[in-house]
Amino acid sequence: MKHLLPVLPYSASALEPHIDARAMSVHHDMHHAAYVKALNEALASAPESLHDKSPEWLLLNLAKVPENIRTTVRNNAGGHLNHSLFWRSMSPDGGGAPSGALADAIDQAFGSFEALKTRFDKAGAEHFRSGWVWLVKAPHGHATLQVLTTPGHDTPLTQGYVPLLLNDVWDHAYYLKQENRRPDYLSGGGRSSIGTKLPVAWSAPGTPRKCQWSSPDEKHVPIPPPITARSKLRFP
Ligand code: MN3
Repeated sequence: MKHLLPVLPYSASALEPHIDARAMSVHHDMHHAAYVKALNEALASAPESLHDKSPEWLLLNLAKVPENIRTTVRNNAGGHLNHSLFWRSMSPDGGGAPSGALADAIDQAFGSFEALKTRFDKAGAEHFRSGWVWLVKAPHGHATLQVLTTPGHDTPLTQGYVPLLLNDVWDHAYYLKQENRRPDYLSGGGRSSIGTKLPVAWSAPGTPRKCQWSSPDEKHVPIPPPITARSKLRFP
C-alpha cells in the first residue's frame, strides 16, 4: 500500500484571509506531499509486512521498523499523520465553542473555553522551533483534557494521549503569510474569516458532517505498546 496525500477537504482559498491560497497550497501540495513521498521511499526497502501499515501503526510500533529507516519513518509518518489531522481540524464553516460533553470537559479542565484558547495559543506561541500544539485527552486513569506541545512531527498518540485538536507551529505553516509573527497566525490576528478573532484551528462543528472534534469519550485509539522513541511532551 502506498501512502497517499489526502485531498484538502476545502479549496486552497477557503480559509482566506487567515491562511491564503498560496500558503495553503505550498503547505499541502509541497510540504505534506514531501512527507508522504519520503515515507513511501523509506518503506520501499522495508519488509513487506510493513507495507500495508497505517501511519498510526508505524508510529506506535517503531521498534518493529528496521533501524536504518526508523528515524525517517518516525519523522515522515508523523508529518503525514499530523497534517492529515490538521487539514480536517479546520473548516471555512468553523469557529465558535463546542457543546455537550466536550464543552463540559473543557470547563472542568480549564475553567472556560476562552481560558483554553488562551492557553492553547500561548503554548503554541512559546513552543521553541518546530512542532505542534495539542489539546488531548489524557491516558486512562487521568480523565482530563490537557494542552501540550510536541517537537518535530511527534504525536502524543505514542504515549497514550488522544488528540482532539492540533495546530501546526512549524515556520512553514505561517511564514508566507504572517512571516515571523507566529502569535498572529495562532490567534487569527483578528483577521480570521472563520470566526471573529477565533484561531482558525478552533473550528467547532457547524454540522455533524463537518464535525472537527473528536469526542473525549472516544475509545478508538488502541493502548499503545512500548516504543523505543519517546517524544518530549511539554506541558506549559
Ligand atoms: Mn506543516
